[in-house]
Amino acid sequence: MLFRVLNASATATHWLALAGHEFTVVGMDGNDVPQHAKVPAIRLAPAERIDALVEMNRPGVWVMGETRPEIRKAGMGIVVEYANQQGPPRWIDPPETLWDYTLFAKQEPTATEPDQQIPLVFESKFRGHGEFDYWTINGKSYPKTDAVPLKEGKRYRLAMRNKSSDDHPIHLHRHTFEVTSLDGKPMSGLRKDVVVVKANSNAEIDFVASNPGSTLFHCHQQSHMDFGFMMLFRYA
Ligand SMILES: [Cu+2]
Repeated sequence: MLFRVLNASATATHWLALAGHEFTVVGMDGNDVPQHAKVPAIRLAPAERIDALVEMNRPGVWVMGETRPEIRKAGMGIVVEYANQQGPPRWIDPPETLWDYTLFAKQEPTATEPDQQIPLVFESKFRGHGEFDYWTINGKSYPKTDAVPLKEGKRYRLAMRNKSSDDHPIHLHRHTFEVTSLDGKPMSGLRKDVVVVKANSNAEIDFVASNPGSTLFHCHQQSHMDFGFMMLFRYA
């Protein structure tokens, strides 16, 4: 059975499992992944999508839902019932799962070098007690950020450094990128449009400027975006 899952929350990352079963991840953000890795649970940050196959090999009545009990009990779950099976839906905790994008990518550097590298540093600025932090990209908050010029047909590498203690689901509008390294570890073939850049970590993504027009780049965590975590790319 193929499950296509979208995290439509503006703020929360979710972990999902189907009790008694495993997921084989075959797609992310609408693109095939190069390695169809098997995982006991999937993690989805705001706006991420996953296509996962499940071999239905354990007849019963099961819960598919959030792995954290407080969230599952608050309603985030559905019942998956095999034909001719009865009884209350069962939940089984999946084994502890670490989410690692490299499982789904090729463990080798990308074949194509970028034409230009664009360094982007993410930081938060403390404003005072009881206030929200401001978020900055290269020291500036939207709308005071500088628009980065792009030339159609060129390949760009965004070299992102997250100097904050929050994870950020980074989203680039109107383009698909390739994740080319995480914390210095090269990888290739994983094509996405949202990627989580973990707290105090580095990530690199490559994209070809193939869709002229103003292009928004932002953190998909709404409260970060609302407080400055956003910038524009502009085609020259
Ligand atoms: Cu963020």
